[in-house]
Amino acid sequence: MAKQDGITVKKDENFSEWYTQVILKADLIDYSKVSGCLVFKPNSYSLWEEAQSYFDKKIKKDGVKNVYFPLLIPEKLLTKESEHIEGFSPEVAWVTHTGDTKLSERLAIRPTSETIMYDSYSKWIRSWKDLPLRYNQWCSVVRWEFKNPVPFLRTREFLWQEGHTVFATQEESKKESHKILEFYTDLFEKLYAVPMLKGMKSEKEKFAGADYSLSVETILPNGKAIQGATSHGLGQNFSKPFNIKFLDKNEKSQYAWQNSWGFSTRSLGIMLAVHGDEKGIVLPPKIAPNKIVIVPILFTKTKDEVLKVSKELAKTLKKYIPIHDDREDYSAGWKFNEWELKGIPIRIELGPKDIEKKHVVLVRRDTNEKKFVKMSDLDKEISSTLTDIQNNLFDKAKLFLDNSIGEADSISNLKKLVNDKKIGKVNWCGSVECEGNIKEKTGAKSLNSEFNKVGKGKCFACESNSKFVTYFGKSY
Ligand code: 87F
Repeated sequence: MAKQDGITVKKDENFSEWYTQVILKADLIDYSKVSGCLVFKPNSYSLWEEAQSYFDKKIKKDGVKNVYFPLLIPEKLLTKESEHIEGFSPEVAWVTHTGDTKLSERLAIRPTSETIMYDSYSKWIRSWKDLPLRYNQWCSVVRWEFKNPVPFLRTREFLWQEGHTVFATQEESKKESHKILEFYTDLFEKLYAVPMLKGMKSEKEKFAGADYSLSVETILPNGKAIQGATSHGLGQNFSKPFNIKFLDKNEKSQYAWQNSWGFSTRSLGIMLAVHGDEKGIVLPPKIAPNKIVIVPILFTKTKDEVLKVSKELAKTLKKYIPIHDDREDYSAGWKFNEWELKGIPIRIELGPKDIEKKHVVLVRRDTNEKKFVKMSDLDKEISSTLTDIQNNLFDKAKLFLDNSIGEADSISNLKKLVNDKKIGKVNWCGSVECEGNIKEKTGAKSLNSEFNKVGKGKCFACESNSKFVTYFGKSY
């Protein structure tokens, strides 16, 4: 890298160009020869590893076990529960040949694993004693999207976790689906510092194979709403065709109740889009693999002494997994730009004068605020600043989300809101037909409906009575 390129467009003027530049310049991904398939470079794969580890701990503590199922799904299996696959079939990629020989049955590259997992579950589940069965897998899936690909947010192959659980009763299944939604809310709000709207998907927008779908949704800086994760109550919609039955305590044969739930590398895109600024990405401290970077200020005469002290400092602060940038062929200013571009939460500058005064310069990535901190206070100061940054990023994003929601009492009001890059909150009847009409007139889809809220009076868009308090927005 001879010359370092900063971001050349403003986030609020040209969001999509800003997003692409930020992601490439922070060295997160590279494109590959297949459109929509990305290379995760260390700077982004490490973020995925952090998210994985956070969520994996959470579900394991709750009793979920990890498994790994095959990548390839025989056609007959994939189309067994035909209702759920119908709308998706154009996106399924197939293996049809080995060498020049055509396979007798083509094999789907998994777009999701319900079918292949439930085929096994039907063999493994016999009695109420085998339940609940709660498995999760970390893997990648392929869905051949036709819209233009966007790094992390819309890719043809993506990494995710898919949880597939089985219960003896509807109540247990319902309880789990809501608990998992809380886990997702926690993941987004506590790790990614991204606030979420929790709720239930509409009849039109739910997963076709589910009785109901729950989701967390948020808004991107361009005003587009985006789903962060989903948790489905599958009812007995798969247990019937896949014959997942168990003998209950009274020796009666019953179909099981199932859930599935997932979040993907799209979540990284949401986090990067929400927090980034004109200087590059901004990593919430909790997910940043390196919480701090130490930049020694090097002059010929004092170089050895400064490097000695900064190296020592890196050692004492090793719990923050510091980057010690002791490269001599780059200027301090160049390094500052690089670590700002890459979103490191805190920069510590240390020069000969600082050493004399027994302090360092501490710079926050989120506010750019600079202060002198006595060496003896440094550990405490870093720790509290990291907490402050995490909270500040969340608060800023929350303010943006709150300010992006408006109430609408007619289709034309909703249209005004979404054209103004906002989400509309409405009293709504929930019908598929009404939603189709709203989509046609405003371009907005329902995101989700708030739990424990009942719509007041008439539907904002038709003559029916309203049942839900629902968020509508133009979405990704
Ligand atoms: C694309 C092609 C084929 C989504 C697809 O949400 C099938 C599908 O079933 C498909 N796109 N879906 C729905 C996925 C449902 C569910 N699976 C487990 C999740 C979370 C994790």
